[in-house]
Amino acid sequence: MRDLILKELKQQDHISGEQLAKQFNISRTAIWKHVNELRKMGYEIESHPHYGYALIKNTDLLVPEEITFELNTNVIGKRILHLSEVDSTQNIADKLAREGAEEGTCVIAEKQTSGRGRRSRNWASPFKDGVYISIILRPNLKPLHIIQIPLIAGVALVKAMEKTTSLTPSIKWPNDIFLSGRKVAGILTEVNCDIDTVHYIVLGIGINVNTRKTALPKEIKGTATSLSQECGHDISRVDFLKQLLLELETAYNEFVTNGFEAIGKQWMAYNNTIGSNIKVNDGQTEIEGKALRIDDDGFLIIKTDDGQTQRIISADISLK
Ligand code: BT5
Repeated sequence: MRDLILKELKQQDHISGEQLAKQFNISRTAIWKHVNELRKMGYEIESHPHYGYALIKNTDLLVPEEITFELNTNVIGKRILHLSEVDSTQNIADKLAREGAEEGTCVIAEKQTSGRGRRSRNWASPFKDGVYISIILRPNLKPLHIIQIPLIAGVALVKAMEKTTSLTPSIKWPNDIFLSGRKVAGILTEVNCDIDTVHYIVLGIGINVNTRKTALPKEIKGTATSLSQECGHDISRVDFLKQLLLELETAYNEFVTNGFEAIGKQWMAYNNTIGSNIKVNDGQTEIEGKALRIDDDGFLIIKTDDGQTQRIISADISLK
């Protein structure tokens, strides 16, 4: 009901409580209660004795009512769980996936107290500054090919940034998005699988949208940036997230239908890794070399400084 009232408020300049009550066949008091709920969600709604209710300003929270409004996707974002604060959206999405939640289910939080990156590293997630989202995917994929998922998400992220700002981001293999040499977004792919079957994937994405330097921990102040810092003005998180969900669905559908090849080519066009001299750290050893290409599976092929060719399956890369 709240959704229907909101839709009506979005479409009309103003509408009386009486009209709404008649239209939805509920009492004016019930309408008033729903309007107050919407106000609590951050919508600015004026009430005038003659004209009735008027929606003055949409909420800037990432509530499902905003994200799903005219969202042009079939799967990704069809179900959204929005939380004001959570330890990690990954934990909630994983629980939902285990309970059978459908593909495309999204968990979004305004703040994470234990947002995580790979290898249990921290992902700084200050309140209302960024987008912190986990998406349940159920691809028919061999565990060997999981590396393709962050590459697909990387392409979608870069396209969403290009379409909602004038910026030109790039992707560092396998999971970082960069602007002006600093990290603006990160991707985390957590998988539930057995030896030859992927049961589900929880794709986590963190993007610094309107994040100010002062909101970030000091260790990353020099290495992190945000869309707003790069643009010089705030970005609508709602518009950005809707575009991201659309780009994700487009890239994911292309992948599911035609395989990795076409997305791999798009990834090549956006990456900042291939051709660079890099350091590769797999958590145990560090090697140096030149990144040559990604192969058909999405793995990174490098030529080490001692002349050998190596296939990197998972590691942290730093550009020299
Ligand atoms: C990542 O890991 O880049 C993946 C980040 C995924 C975060 C999302 S948010 C929604 C979902 N829920 C979660 O709990 N996680 C996902 P990694 O490549 O390991 O990078 C982590 C490193 O990035 C840290 O060690 C810091 O150096 C740096 N970092 C942390 N927070 C950052 C931020 N907000 N912006 C830029 N860099 C950051």
